[in-house]
Amino acid sequence: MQKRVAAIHDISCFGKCSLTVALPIISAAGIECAGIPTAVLSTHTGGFSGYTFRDLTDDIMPVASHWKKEGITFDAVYTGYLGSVEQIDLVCDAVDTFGNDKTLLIVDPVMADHGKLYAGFPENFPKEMVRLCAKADIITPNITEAAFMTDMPYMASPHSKEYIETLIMKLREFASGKIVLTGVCFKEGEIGVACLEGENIEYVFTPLVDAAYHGTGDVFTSTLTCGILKDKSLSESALIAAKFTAGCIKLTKEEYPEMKYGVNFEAQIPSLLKLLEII
Ligand code: PXL
Repeated sequence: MQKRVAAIHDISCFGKCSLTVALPIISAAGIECAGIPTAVLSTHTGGFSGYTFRDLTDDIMPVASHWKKEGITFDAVYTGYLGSVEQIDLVCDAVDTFGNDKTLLIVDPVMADHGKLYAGFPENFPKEMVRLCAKADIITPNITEAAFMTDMPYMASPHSKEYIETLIMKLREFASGKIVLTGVCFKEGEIGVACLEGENIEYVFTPLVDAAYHGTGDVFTSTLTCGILKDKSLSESALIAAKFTAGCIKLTKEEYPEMKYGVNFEAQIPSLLKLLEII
């Protein structure tokens, strides 16, 4: 039976992130990807100015209720960029409306990177995001998002093991699901992910490609979602996602230096299928 995901993110019409990344990556893996667009922007907010922002808050619950009425079920819900605090609560309600006890909730608390909140987010946003993370089966914060949600200081890399494991334990105070902390770096030239499952923390690393392309967090969590729905373990899925994301960054860096235009993940789809053992 084909698996089905509901992806709840904005559509940035240009810039390769959120739904324009989640839809093609999840579809390429043979998984159906429905979407609830939370807003439509002309571009993402990272590095562009003058972007348009059409808020779709009022459509979230009607879409969820219609799906419920139609009896449409989902193997997973994957949430990303949400445009306001109000949307956080609506997404919690939407998941309760059309989800069931078998629906896996994967929450990427997209709101910050490199020690700073993204443009337009209020200071209290990380604390509000805690409510959605608390409901999730898997969360995928980066270091900045984890620090902001736990009131820990943000530390740039290289990180100490103690800092990373304290962040994870503080996240665990409200997030009872699995935790995938991204952007972990213990030594120069390596970047990776810490995965908490039960009591166990596993690390996966890839060689660092020194470039900060936009939308790579969405590439990572979209791919992780594919791995999980293909019945891979958490750390296997994280390794596949880290390798695929690193491959996209490497290829893009060789051909195109404009970070805000996102990565050429399209050219890497064959390697995604190999990593997922589909071909
Ligand atoms: O990739 C995260 C993201 C998604 N959507 C919008 C964004 C960002 C990051 O800045 O601005 C609109």
